[in-house]
Amino acid sequence: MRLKLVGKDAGAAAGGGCAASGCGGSPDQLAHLPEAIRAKVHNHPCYCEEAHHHYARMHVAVAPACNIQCHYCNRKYDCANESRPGVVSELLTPDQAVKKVLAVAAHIPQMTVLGIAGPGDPLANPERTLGTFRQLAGKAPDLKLCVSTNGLALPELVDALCEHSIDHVTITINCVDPDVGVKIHPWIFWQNRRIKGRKAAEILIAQQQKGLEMLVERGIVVKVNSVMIPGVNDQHLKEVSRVVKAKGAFLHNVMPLIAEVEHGTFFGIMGQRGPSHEELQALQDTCAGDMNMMRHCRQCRADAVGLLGQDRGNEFSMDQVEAMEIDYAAALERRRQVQAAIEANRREAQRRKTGETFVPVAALHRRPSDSRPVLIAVATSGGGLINQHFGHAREFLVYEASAGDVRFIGHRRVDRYCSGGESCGDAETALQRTIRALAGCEAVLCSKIGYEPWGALETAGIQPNGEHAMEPIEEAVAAVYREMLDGGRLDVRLSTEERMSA
Ligand code: CLF
Ligand code: SF4
Repeated sequence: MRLKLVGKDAGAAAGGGCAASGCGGSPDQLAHLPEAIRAKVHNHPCYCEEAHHHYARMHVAVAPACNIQCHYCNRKYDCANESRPGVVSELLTPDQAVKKVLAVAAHIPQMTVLGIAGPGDPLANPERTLGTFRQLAGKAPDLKLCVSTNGLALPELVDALCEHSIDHVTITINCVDPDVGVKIHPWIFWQNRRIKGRKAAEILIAQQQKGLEMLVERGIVVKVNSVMIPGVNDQHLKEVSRVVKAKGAFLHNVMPLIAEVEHGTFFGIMGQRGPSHEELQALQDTCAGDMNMMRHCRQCRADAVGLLGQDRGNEFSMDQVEAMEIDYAAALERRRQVQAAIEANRREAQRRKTGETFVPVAALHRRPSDSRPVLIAVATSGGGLINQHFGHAREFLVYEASAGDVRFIGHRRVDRYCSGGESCGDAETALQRTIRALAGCEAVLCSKIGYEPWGALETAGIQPNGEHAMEPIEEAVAAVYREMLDGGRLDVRLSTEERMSA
């Protein structure tokens, strides 16, 4: 989301990123949307960036089969430290899935969305997927139901999705050009036979586009996911964004390719690299001219549970779930109360952002062109606050602050995919890895931090800051930006040496 800073420079906010006309962002950014759409997205942690600080999702892994092959997928691989789409620890039957959902909803009252995202393609397993949704529509009517698909089987199942109260559908669309598609999807299974090559890509693309159009016609909110694969579709994704926006998709989520040789995927084995943080952000910014972009995706496992970025799946194995006594009527009442409190907090935060008391740049007496933007990392465990110890953070959210604007641009995992084997326990310490992950950031905000990381961060040119504990993230980022600006550290009129000594 973007925070519009109040002050004399506010009208000169830097461009790029999510347009003020909406990125599935904060309540004010949703204001232009029809009420029916706002109601669908305002508490969905994927479709509304601001909501992801407050609300959780869960996935149930009921869909083992897939009807296509992607060069970045290998569903056999699982690891406790692994987190990427297609990976699960436990495959569930629909009945087990329903039990698990009721248990999680009772224990995590801010869990608002139940998604089915794999480990294969949910619509290649229609009985299991729709059977799960059917039961849940009756037993947990307060949950939003969400599904993610490669789109091959979508047109034939759109009406069934409508009948099962699914109001959010994600389609993974990596291309709209078969010549690009053939480099990503080597085959599809279509009308009882395997089809390879360009013909396969043509059919897949046609089905995806038809499915998108049919969903939009029926008022279903559609998100498009695309995997950014440098040298394969990175130059092409702007066109994908343009096409899906024109057809009515609500949000575009460009995700980085995850490809490691130990995952056993074609791209991993072939040494295909993923994009850097900078490449990903640049593409997201380029697409943002055409489309509302999602930047807070965590590329969840197909059995993920909890806030995005905080997987609590190990608290809800089927053994644990079977031992739980769930009174869902009582849970419903608690969920209602907790979610009402969250909404009250969100309204208060919104009031503060737009109110007279929050004037982050009013005293700058500078033009935006006098200063440069800066990346600031924050440690948070949710609630939209700076509320996590530096050493406990498994990820940092990264904001770009400028004289007119604070905007969320992404996250950095600090325990990113365990590469296992010989590289486990290598010489690089967790602290060194964290500092490397924070490359490009000039400050990190957290609730507390020890002496050792403090010194190491300073040496690396990243200023640690524990002075904004329990403050709202955007306000704290704006305040730190203002301090840096007032200290002359961001003044483009000074030489580098002068800024360093400021
Ligand atoms: Fe799940 Fe996907 Fe629904 Fe969200 S995830 S099915 S839309 S409830 Fe979200 Fe996870 Fe990213 Fe997906 S962070 S991988 S976008
Ligand atoms: Fe894997 Fe999903 Fe691609 Fe199927 S559609 S091969 S499950 S990434």
